[in-house]
Amino acid sequence: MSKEYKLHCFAQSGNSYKAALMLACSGADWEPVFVDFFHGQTRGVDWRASTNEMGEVPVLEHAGNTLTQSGVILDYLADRLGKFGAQSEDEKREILRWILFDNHKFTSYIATYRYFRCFATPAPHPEVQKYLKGRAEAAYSIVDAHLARNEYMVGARPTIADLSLAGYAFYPAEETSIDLAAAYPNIARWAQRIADLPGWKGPYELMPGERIAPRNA
Ligand SMILES: N[C@@H](CCC(=O)N[C@@H](CS)C(=O)NCC(=O)O)C(=O)O
Repeated sequence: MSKEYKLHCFAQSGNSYKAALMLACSGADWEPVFVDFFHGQTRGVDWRASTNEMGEVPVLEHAGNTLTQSGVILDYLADRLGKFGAQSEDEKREILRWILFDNHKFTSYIATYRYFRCFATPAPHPEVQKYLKGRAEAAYSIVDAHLARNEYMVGARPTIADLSLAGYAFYPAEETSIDLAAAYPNIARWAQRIADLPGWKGPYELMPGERIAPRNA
């Protein structure tokens, strides 16, 4: 029987993992729909017309709605599932603040750096990689400092802000080249708290697609 939520995704997509983690940790009735990113599916005219004009995953289908952008999906799911949401107007803004920071600085640089390092052909220019890694490290330092003072990103319990920032936290260091425990111990401890949530699974367990060994590491 068809599941209530369908998440278009693939295993290497940390942005999709944010939504998959939310669904898994909320005990939702969901299934992944494999998107063959590495063979160009998201660049296809038909896929863009039928599924997401932005050419990106994640895409969530639910009750006749099609949603894109992980932050929007997380916000929608928090409302629908009654989990990991804000408990006040102030918290709602604070969650949005961190999700925007995540999308602009925290996820975007590490995701692009990792993509070039692991999956791109031809291999990227070393100066480009150096720039992206530096930007990623700057964002990681900001989050690490925040987590030195707080157990979670907003308030005293996990919210969708944490699930958003956790998008790339569980990919192996051979892909990200970041050893969280050594370089960002507060992020590492926070990631462990997220991994301890009921229903937690890693990205390669939750989403479909073949593993690809890092190509340009
Ligand atoms: N801000 C978007 C980013 C989504 C995104 O960049 N997804 C990647 C996979 S992780 C993608 O589909 N990229 C396709 C492309 O850039 O062509 C979100 O949070 O959903």
